[in-house]
Amino acid sequence: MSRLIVVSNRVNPPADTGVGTTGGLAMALSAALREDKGLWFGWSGNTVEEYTGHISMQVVGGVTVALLDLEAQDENEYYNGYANRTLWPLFHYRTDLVNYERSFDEGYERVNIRFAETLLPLIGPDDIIWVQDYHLIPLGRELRRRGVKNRIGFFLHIPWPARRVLSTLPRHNELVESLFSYDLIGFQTGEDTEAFLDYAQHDANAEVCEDGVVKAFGNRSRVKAFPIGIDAADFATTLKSDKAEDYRKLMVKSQDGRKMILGVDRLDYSKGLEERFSAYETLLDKYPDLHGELFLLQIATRSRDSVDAYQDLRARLDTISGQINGAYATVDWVPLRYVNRPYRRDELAGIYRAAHIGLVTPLRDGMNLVAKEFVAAQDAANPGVLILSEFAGAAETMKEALIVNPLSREDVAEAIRQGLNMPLKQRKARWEALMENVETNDVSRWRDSFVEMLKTPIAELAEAG
Ligand code: ADQ
Repeated sequence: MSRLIVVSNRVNPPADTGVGTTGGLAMALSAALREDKGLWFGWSGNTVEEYTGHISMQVVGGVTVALLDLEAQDENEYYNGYANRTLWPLFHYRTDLVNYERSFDEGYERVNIRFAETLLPLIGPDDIIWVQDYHLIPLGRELRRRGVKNRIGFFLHIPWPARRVLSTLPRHNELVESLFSYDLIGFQTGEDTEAFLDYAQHDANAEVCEDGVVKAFGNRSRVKAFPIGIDAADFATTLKSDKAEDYRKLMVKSQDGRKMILGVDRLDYSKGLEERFSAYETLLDKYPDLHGELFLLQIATRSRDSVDAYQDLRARLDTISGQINGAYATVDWVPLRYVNRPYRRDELAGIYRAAHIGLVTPLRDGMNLVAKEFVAAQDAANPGVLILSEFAGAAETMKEALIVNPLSREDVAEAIRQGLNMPLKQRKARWEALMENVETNDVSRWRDSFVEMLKTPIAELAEAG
């Protein structure tokens, strides 16, 4: 029987104990794996003295997971190194933050080989394999080298960079060549797909055929955008929970009649938090009549603390937030509430619902699920306004948001003012269109369309066409 095997760096199905902090992606993949009696394979997050290849099998939330431990050197070179110091900044256009060392490259390759060798005995003849994200780009190639003939797909959750940006990476051609071991390569947006095809045609002599079939490096792969969404039905249930309602009430009480602008992000330089704070400062500077009438709640949970760029960012944000409050706060008003602790999904749902403006201004983002969660949480009778960066993948489809350039503090400040003054009729019209999109293009659709296409051989596609 054919099973779905999902492979990702970390494995995090929701526990049996109900609502946790797990995101929509984990929920959707878990649902697929439960239905198909599939398997989720990845790193346990633990390190051991010496790598043994031992797999620990567990059932979590009805999903079978297979976990492998890595060595500390693997964590440093593969995870903190090549994945988070090289590929993450590069793919988010931060070439200034890219740190490339040959040892990172070697660690990345070594761990991908470890994943392939450990996964190999678990693969049945009819299984289909779905590899997730930038940590595991060469995994398909390593499986093929070991004789795996199964259908293997890959989905990139982060942006695919423009050709000239990618070409700053040593051995970029080899990285792209390894992608052509997959039957299906999925991106978040049409723009990412085009950027990939641009590279493939110009730097890899690829031939782009009908139906997104691309021939390069002696292989044929199908390349397509699959925009990810949230689990809208599950989010609606979460929103109705007592906890969500408690948090909504808590926020309304603490607003004390003031308008709340909300940002929710991992503390990451791609999310544009410094620029967002500057834009807010511009708003306060330009419009003194708003003082005491609004506040910005920025929830930014600490992330990748062992990488220097994240420590530096945290220090700068501490300084800027202190400066804004120092300059504008009064004895009875704090303009910026800056919070670093994480919140549960049900708590977050209540906080979103109480917000008047959702401020989502990444400098680059594969999709951005926070924008979709904010929309899903709004009250249909009195919805808040979404302000969205043109550089988030979500902007490709969420056109009814107020779209801004996050690098322009004036643009963002004016969008906030426009959002604060937007008449109810316009807010409703924009929100209804956005909500329809969030509900239709949800995570189940993302998963089903990817898996369906992965199951269909390229020859059949050509015949159907
Ligand atoms: P992320 O960069 O993590 O994901 P995003 O999609 O916005 O970005 O958020 C992921 C989830 O984390 C959301 O469900 C959100 O609720 C939760 N979250 C964020 N900040 C939180 C906080 N402070 N407290 C609690 N929960 C928080 C990567 C890519 C994205 C892409 C996703 C999915 O970078 O572009 O949308 O994968 O493909």
